[in-house]
Amino acid sequence: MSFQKHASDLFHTMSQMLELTGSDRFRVNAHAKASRIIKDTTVDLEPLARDGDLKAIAAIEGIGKGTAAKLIELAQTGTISEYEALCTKVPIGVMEVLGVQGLGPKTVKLMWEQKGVESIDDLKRILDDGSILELPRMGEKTVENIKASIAFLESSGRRLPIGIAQQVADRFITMLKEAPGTIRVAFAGSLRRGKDSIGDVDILIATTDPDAAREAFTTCDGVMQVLAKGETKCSIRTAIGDSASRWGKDKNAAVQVDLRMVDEPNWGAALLYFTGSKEHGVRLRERAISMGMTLNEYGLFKDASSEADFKKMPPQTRGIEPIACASEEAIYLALEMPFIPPTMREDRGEMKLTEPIHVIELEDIKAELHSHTMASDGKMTIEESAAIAKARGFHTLAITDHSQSSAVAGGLKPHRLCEHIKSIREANTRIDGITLLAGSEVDILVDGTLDYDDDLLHALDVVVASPHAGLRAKPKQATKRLLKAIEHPMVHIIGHPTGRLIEQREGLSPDMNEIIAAAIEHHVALEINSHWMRLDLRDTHVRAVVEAGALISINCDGHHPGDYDNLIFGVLTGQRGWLTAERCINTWDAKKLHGWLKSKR
Ligand code: DGT
Ligand code: CA
Ligand code: CA
Ligand code: ZN
Repeated sequence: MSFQKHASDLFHTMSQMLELTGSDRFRVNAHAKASRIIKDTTVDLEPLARDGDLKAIAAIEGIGKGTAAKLIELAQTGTISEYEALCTKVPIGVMEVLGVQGLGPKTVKLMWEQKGVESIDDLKRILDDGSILELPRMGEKTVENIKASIAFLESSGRRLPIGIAQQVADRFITMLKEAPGTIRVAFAGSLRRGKDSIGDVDILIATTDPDAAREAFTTCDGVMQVLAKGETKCSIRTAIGDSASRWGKDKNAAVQVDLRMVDEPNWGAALLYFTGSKEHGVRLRERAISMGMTLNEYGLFKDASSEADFKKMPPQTRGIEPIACASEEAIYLALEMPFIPPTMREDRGEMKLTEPIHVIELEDIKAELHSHTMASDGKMTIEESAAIAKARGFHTLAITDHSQSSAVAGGLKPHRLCEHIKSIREANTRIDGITLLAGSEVDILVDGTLDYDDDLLHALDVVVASPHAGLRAKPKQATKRLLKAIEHPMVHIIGHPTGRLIEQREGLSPDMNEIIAAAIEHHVALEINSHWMRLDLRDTHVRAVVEAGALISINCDGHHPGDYDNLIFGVLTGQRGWLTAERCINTWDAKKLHGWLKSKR
């Protein structure tokens, strides 16, 4: 952090602490004002403060000798004695309570003095027992807001898995589509880029009735707090609701959703801008400038004025005709670049492309090679799963229930696997229009050996070998373990290779270069597990796989019928790794896929 930012923050904190300890208004305000001036001044304060140049600092409008002396003290000693003294008077927990959105120093002071609130836990206590209502100017509405803010504080810092964020976005989009006047509505931001975790949900709307959209958005079911309700932007916090239980989280866990009102004619420019990433956006604007143009959220323009000047003009009066603004495609074309899909907009080399890369699409997937049934821990019968796969237009479905060591997941003992193989083969002769393959998701044991003997593995059409236990192993051990499984001649696919769970478990960190090299040598495909809790391999791994030329398999790892819908997240992860269809075995036609599988028998 810069000296100036740090100093400005300290003065702000001091002004709050002074207020909490009952200091006079004049001192409180003087510190708050100093904080603002330090933040905004164009004078570089650090060298002046380090040299102890009191005169030069005090010459800045609004900064007195006292403040100047404190800045010098900070630069020379690393702290300010006044601040240190205040810290001994105000418990750190009280400052944390002050950090709850919507609580100001006045209220916190009352809570502290009258209710002994010295921490967030204390605050929760007076919320729970209702004694908070005994404080002056405290009503039900305020109490609700404080509760929502605490819930947010406790869930923030955490990013949402894409599967949860998508459900929240879909809920708002469905609702906004029905609002009067809506012309177009779409999600943007990291969600559109298909990132595995989402900070907040961004939605764009073009509408003839902005008031209706604002109203609908801010009063939607589940909205816990309205953070902003402006001309062009609204922000709310919403409960993630029913999705929370699927994530094993509190129903009150919250996520922020931003809604931006944009003009329909420049929809493409707005979508491009708010899809990001920020880094990709910066590169695009640099490119525009280098071509004598200006790119912003309103369009791509022949550079008449600077971007800063342009932004100051209200959109309606700018009167400059854009070169392109209606669609993202038109803008990329005018920038003389191939179209970059949202998933590739991360400034990871896409600006250098001269030809488009046709990354894998959902429709390219023609086979599911990792699925569970009621034989182990799935909730589907073979028939049910087959019907869903067939309806999706898949030519092949491999049934791969758990192996014996995964006892909690109902793993099959060898004799039960033999029976299961028979049931699958029998179902295959009975069911038309799709090939059912007999497989297993075989545990890779901690020493790298597999959970069935080779004869049994040989009887299977598909072997997905996955690590399930021992996921805290050191990288070296993890590499050894996975390499051993890859080298096994009966293994087709390594399932969720690292075992990570998003925002929950780090998983293994094997040497991916070694893993990929071995996968190429032994004709093994590495899985992108499409479940939004996993997305393993992750995007950066996929990119390495693609660059090295190994094979990928994208699977749903379905346990419930609805899990087939997770496929899109696996595909998006593939796209983020620049995966093309031909490198993914699930896109191959039946003949090629079955031939490849048989080559290991
Ligand atoms: P997230 O929410 O942390 O998962 O990531 P994003 O990418 O959704 O980021 P967010 O929500 O802050 O902003 C959405 C998009 O809006 C972002 O991808 C690009 C654009 N954007 C936001 N802030 C800025 C900015 O300061 N500069 C530029 N160039 N673009 C921005
Ligand atoms: Ca976002
Ligand atoms: Ca946002
Ligand atoms: Zn599985």
